[in-house]
Amino acid sequence: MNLDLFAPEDFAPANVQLGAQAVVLRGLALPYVDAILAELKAIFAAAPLRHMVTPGGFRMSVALTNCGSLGWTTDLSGYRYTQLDPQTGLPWPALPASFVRLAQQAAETAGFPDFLPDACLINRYLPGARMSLHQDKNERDFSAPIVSVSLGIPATFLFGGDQRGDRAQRVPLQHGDVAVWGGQDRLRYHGVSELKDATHPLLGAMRINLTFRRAG
Ligand code: MD6
Ligand code: FE
Repeated sequence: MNLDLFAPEDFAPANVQLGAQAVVLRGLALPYVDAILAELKAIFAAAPLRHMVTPGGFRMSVALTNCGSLGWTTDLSGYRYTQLDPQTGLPWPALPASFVRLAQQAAETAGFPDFLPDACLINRYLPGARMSLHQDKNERDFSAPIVSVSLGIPATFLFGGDQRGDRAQRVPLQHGDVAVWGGQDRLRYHGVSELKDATHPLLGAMRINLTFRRAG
């Protein structure tokens, strides 16, 4: 019997190298999903998901909140990191230990062994939501990578170049996938195509993205 017909690589999609220092790690977050969902329940109760407004006056289609000592926010006066949630006036919920372990495991696997995140941006995409091409550049120094965890329904990740107009690679991101970009790829433009309608067994018609950063 030729067991190669049933090789595990048929079921575990291959990692995707997006750049010299950028990679999608397929399914790396799957062992953490139960812990993450339990933590998210408490985080959303303390710091509710909300639609923020960009400095240009556009309401973001993605709803977001944060955990960690710093949280990313945007309003009419700009993008920035804050220690307090502007909606509650309280510190953002702490980064759960399981979140830190996942972020460090992903960073190390991608070649960034000393990642110590202090910020986790939590994004909720419903069908129709999208994230236009942008750079993550509000962090104090760019030596730490970005670690981005996908949960729920699939999305198409857009990974462009160092200029907004550079052609973007399109990569499907599934539940449990983790994208990491750093080093010479740290400032690559990236985004998410408009989310198609779908239903995930654990999350329903929703995609959750956790983006870990060293912000301060
Ligand atoms: C993603 N998200 O959802 C990638 N960046 O897979 C981002 O790149 C992102 O959702 C800055 C702010 C919010 C985001
Ligand atoms: Fe981003």
